[in-house]
Amino acid sequence: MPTIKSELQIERSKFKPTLPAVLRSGPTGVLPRMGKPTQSLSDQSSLQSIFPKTYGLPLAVFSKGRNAVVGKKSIRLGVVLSGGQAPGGHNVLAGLFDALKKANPKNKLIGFLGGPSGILENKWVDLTAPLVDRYRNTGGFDMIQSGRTKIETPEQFNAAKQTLETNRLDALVVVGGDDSNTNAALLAEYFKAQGLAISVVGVPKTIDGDLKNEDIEASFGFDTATKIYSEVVGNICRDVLSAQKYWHFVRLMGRSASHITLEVALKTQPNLALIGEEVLAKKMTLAQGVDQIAQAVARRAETKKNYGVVLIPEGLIEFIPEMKDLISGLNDTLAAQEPRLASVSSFEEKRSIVASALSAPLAALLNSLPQSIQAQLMLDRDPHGNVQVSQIETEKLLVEMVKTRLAVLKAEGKYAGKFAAITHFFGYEGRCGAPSNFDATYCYALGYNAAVLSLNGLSGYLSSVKNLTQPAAQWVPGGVPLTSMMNVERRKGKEKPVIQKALVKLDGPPFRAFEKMRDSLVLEDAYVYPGPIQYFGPSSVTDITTKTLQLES
Ligand code: FBP
Repeated sequence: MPTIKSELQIERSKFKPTLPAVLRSGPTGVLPRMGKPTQSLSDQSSLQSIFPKTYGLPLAVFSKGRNAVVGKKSIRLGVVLSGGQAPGGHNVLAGLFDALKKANPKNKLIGFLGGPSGILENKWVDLTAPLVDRYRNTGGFDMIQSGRTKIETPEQFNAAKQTLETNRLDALVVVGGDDSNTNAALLAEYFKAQGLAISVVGVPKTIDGDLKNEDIEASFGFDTATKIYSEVVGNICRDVLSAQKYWHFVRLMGRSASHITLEVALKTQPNLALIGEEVLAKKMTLAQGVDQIAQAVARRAETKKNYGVVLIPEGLIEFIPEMKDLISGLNDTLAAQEPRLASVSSFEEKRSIVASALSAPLAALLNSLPQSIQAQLMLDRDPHGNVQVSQIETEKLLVEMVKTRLAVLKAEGKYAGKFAAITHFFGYEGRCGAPSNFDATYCYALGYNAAVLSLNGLSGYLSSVKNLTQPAAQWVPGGVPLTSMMNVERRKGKEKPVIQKALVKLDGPPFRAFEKMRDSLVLEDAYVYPGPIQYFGPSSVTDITTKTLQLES
């Protein structure tokens, strides 16, 4: 069946991303300059022993110049999209493709299907010009799909090696978040240790915005996803103001860090936004968090405002100290009790196995929660050992607890309003949107740059494009060693090397900006309505980046 494109898709496919000036003459016109050796963020000696071949690599910076090595011989490169979808992934593939073909028309790009399992099972597709062209500037990862398989056992590493050797690949590009790029680092190390000249390069992807540091100013997808969420949250704010009868509790994606919630709060100015990192820093209990919301509801009711909007990051549950302890206890228990749990089918039996293995206070906390939340907390962890917070309906838990708290305040004569609440979860809606101008351009540059790193034989690097608040021509491409972003963390009950997640910094400009405005937002209706992403029109609306990026730069 022929693919039917919307009018917008047809026009949007003509968008030509601007390349950073340094990359304009193509890969043969770029020279890598190597900086000083790097160090991991912490746990240096453990990481050095885990990554003897790739630890401490220098930063790579690109400048213009005739590169006599690149393009001489043709290369074969494999690419994999890994983890959750993020707007712009197809443009990473387009950037990779264009750079490879520009360096040498005989270069070949193949895309592994369905994420890392495509590497293990040797399933791939040839990325040809007609295929790549069909997906330029579109959202989604459907050109080659994605997956969350973690390559971790010796058999899996060996299978990856065999696939790369069978297909005579010179390079592998892993497009992923912190966990997938940790996998990329492990593969780079493994191939070097095996004496294979296969370069492994990562590309920073995640709508969560938590893969960033001094050299990675933003992960791709955050810009578009937060614009989509801001549009709908803004619409809800306007509905609230129009009907004046509901409190809306909106949970927003962002597995661990609260960057998405913070960005959407800065853009839309709701009455309340909880930031997980602050909850943790203040060691706020669940009861305290609930009381904070109930007090805001009561204060607004005094001025006859029985309506409002609360934003909740999906990762909040893991930041509440007692819930954090419960989740970490559950992580260890679920891993240790896996065979027993697999042998029973009813939820009651599972809960009783888990509760009896937990400490008494944690078992009591688990049992005190509504059964639906208990079941969601006990769901299987993802292959990287993360609890699936997208499945935990924290917004519903909070609404129920706020109702109970308001009843107490009412009995004490401290609240006389009406509380009708509506819950929402915005997550998957934002992950495959058509990339904004920023993401379309950034992704293309990241892909192009990843090809340049691979063509220069660099391995164990993350594609880095900096200076992002300036026009794209002035962006600065280069490579950051993956091990320089790592530390050791406990996953599935074991110490593992991982790329450190960048959480919201409470002394950072975005949080400070929010802190300054938030008290007045509780009572005022200072909502802002950002509206939909604009792809055409004045640059002041089409090319605007996130508040987070603007404030951080
Ligand atoms: P990545 O870290 O892989 O980019 O995924 C992020 C995310 O979108 C989270 O915000 C969310 O909690 C999770 O993926 C949902 O995972 P899944 O797609 O497996 O349901």
